[in-house]
Amino acid sequence: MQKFRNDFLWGGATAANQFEGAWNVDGKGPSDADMCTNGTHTTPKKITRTIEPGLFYPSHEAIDFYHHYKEDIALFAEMGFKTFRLSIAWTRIFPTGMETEPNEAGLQFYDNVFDECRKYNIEPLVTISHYEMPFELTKKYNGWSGRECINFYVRYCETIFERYKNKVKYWLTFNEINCGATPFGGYLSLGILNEGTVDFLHQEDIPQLRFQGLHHQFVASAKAVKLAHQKYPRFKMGNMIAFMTMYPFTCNPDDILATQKGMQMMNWFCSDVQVRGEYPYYAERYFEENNLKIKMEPDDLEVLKDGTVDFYTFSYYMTNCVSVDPENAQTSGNIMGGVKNPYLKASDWGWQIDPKGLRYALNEIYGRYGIPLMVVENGLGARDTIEEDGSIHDDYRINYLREHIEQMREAVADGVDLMGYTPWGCIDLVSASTGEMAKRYGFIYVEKYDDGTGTLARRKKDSFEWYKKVIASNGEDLE
Ligand code: BGP
Repeated sequence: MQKFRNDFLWGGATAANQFEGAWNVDGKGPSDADMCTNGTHTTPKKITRTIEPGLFYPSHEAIDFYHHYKEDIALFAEMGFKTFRLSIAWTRIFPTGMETEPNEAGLQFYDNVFDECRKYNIEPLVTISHYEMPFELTKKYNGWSGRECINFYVRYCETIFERYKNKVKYWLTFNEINCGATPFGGYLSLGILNEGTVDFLHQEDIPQLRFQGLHHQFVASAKAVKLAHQKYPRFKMGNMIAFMTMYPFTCNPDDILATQKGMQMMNWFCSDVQVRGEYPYYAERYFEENNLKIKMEPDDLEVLKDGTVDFYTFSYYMTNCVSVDPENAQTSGNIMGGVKNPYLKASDWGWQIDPKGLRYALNEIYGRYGIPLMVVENGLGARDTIEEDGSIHDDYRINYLREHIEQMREAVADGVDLMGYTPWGCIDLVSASTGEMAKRYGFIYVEKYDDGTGTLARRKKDSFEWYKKVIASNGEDLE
């Protein structure tokens, strides 16, 4: 039976705006994420158009990786990481997005980070844009709804590709690009801030702008991939999808059809474009029925054809059910909620835990595309308690990860070509959906709290030693 490859990329995942801090240091400009206040599971984050005194902005300091990167990468190395997923903050390189010359101090920071990774033979996996763009582009062009952003993004890619060509091999063009297909993704993923939007969960949504914005991201992504393939043959270019498996709640054919539709537009639409190089057949009817008219330049479709990705990556946290009956109990989830599944338990934040759904997803995705896959986010957001002796017993997290790794192993035995696994928030960081610190994912605890206080000291949780064993045994020892 097939086991994990010998060169399987075990590691962990992060994103600049959720862990770097130093939001205005060394020439960095404000990003969309920097304009978001804290929130909780029940109180939504707010988006402000200027930085308002008296409000708390969790990204501004976050866990200050900017000044702790040596210590943190040493801890990742101690666990045996083969790869480390991080994103580059666009605003460190181009503070407003529109400069013609990059900010040298920003470029230097990532040189330092990549050199530190190299020291331990850790292969960086870089997300080019992870839920932030220069806030100036939001102000001037309403984010990705403006076609101008394509050229700004391409210039940013040209700069970082050339600078890091010998240090980075694996690139992901946009984090969870399909988030833009939901109202929640308007600001988060596309930087669109419509008149009247105040909070993060209830944005003024204009679907036409979102789908136009997505088209611009598709073109930008394809241009980046094309550039990489032409100029840097060593590079491997990937996409990144928030994969949210949907199950029909019943065998009522209406539930089945609603599930199929949901899967198409939520999970397959963006990757069909990025992997197959064209808009899928079902998009036309969806656009028509929703009165969406995508404006394209004459060679856009050709660009999409020429810029297909080399590998497919995704985040996987939970699954939901789909039902046509509005009376069914609802549940929350990553980006999107759905109908509660009576066979599953949920995290404290209401995300339903479903390890077998990961095996199912891996088979579905691989069956559709047949290119190498990587799980670049997965994990349990939970509250941790520090014992008197300083230890943190996070067996709930170990159980979650163990069960998911077991199912990845099953999928590999099924024949799926899986390249690697980078659990989310390998070090505690700010939650994307709520802005909290209390929702922790890490193997490494960071003393930083929801009110912004804390020493920023790092400590190992029980899961730290556990994951180290998992990596050392290439996924064989999960006890
Ligand atoms: C994904 C994002 C991450 C991350 C993760 C966990 O959607 O790509 O940035 O934060 O979900 O979500 P949360 O932080 O809301 O718990």
